[in-house]
Formats: sequence, structure tokens, C-alpha cells
Amino acid sequence: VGRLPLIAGNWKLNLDHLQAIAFVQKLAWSLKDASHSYSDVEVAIFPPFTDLRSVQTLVSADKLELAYGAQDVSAHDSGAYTGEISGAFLAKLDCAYVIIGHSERRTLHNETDEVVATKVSAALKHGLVPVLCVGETAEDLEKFGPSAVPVAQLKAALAGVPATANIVVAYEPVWAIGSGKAATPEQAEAVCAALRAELNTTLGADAAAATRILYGGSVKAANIASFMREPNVDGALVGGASLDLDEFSAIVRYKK
Ligand code: G2H
Repeated sequence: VGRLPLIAGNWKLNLDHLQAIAFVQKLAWSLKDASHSYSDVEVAIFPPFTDLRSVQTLVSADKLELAYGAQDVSAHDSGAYTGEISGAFLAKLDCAYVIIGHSERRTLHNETDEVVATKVSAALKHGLVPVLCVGETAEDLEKFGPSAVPVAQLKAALAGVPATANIVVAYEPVWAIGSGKAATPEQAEAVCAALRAELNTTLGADAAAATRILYGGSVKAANIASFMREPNVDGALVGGASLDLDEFSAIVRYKK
């Protein structure tokens, strides 16, 4: 279908800037290893804010084919917002992406659909591609079935997003995050297909065809290929396994 698969590593609150430098150097070395080539996959990492300047320096100095972004962004550009980081600052560090609405932020930082929508607009305004996370809890799943909550979260986040916007959607069932219990490929495909149908309704056929939809939640080298075989899964958002160099390299080199 012409969508370039994206393998994205969400480091969460792990690896300080010195550890990030060592990790990115080793990752770059591993990805360049010609005996284990991979192709037609975009690789992105999402380190903590304080690592981004170091990552920018490494990527630009060594011309690495490695995209990166932040794990959150402020809805505001500047001003009296203690502790916030704006999209303008991230853009200056050459971030391509920013994760928005991760379930850990929705739950631990009370981010509502309205906040998420404002952050999506803020990211787009600064030329960042939002990696918009949606997903249902185990309770939602029981109450509303598999697609209702993720689709509603997507719909809410798209308010004010133009049809031509470049966004990535990540479907992360909350019950599969960090639990070691991934969704089945069939479950992931069903929700990703429903999300694409919503993109089609809200943004139109071109956006639905072009937008990458990732699966996230306990992705590892042993299960990545099974997800990538599904027609509506265009990549993965990887948490725990993205911190293990060999595991992450193996995920990037998945064979369908
Ligand atoms: C979901 C995922 C990364 P993990 O949070 O966004 O983490 O792969 O550890 O389940």
C-alpha cells in the first residue's frame, strides 16, 4: 500500500544523556552491519527530553538514518508554564516526531482527549509529526468491546487536524502495555482497521491510505513479524524491548 513501516522505540523514563550517547552509537553500528541488512523500515527513538540535544549532535555529525522525537509536548508555545517543553524547542532540536497521549500520560498525568487534541495541534504547528496514542483498558474492553474507545479517542484528537496533516497513530491496548501479554495479531488488525476507517470518515480517503498505524504493547523480536503481516499494521511502538540493543535491532530486522 506504499506506507513505509515505522519501528519506534519509546524509552520512557530510562537512559540519561550519557547512556543515550552510548546506546545510539551502538545502535547506529548495529543498524549499519551489512551482514544483517534491513530495508524499507524507518527507525525512530523517543528518549527523555534531556537526551535530545545529545542525540541531535550524534545523528547530525554521523549522518545517521535515525529519526527521533520527544515523549510529550506542551500545548503552549512559551510563557508561564513551569516544567513544560514547547514544540518550537523540539523542532529546533530537529525532532521529527513527538508522542502524544500515551496511556501513561493519560492515566498518570490526567491528560484528557481535549488536552491531547490541543497537543496534536501544537505539534503540527511546529512541523512535528504527532505519534498519537490511543487504546482501551481491560475494563473498557469488557464494557464497550475492542474498537469503541480507541476510535473515540482518535476522533477526539483529530478535531482541528487538516486532512493533509502528517500524523502517525499508535494503537496501544492498555492491558498489553509492559505486561508481557501482547494483543494477538488478529486483535491488533481489527482495531487498526477500525482506526483507518475512522481516518477515512474524518480526514478522507487519501489521509486514511497514507497514515501509518502502529501497534504497541509488549512488542518483541519474537512477535513483531506476526503484527507486520497484518495489512493495517504499519509498524510498532516498542517500550521495554527498545532498551535492549540486540532485541531492538532484531525487531527492526523483522522478516514477514
Ligand atoms: C507501550 C509500549 C511502548 P511496552 O507503552 O509505548 O511499551 O512495549 O513495554 O509494552
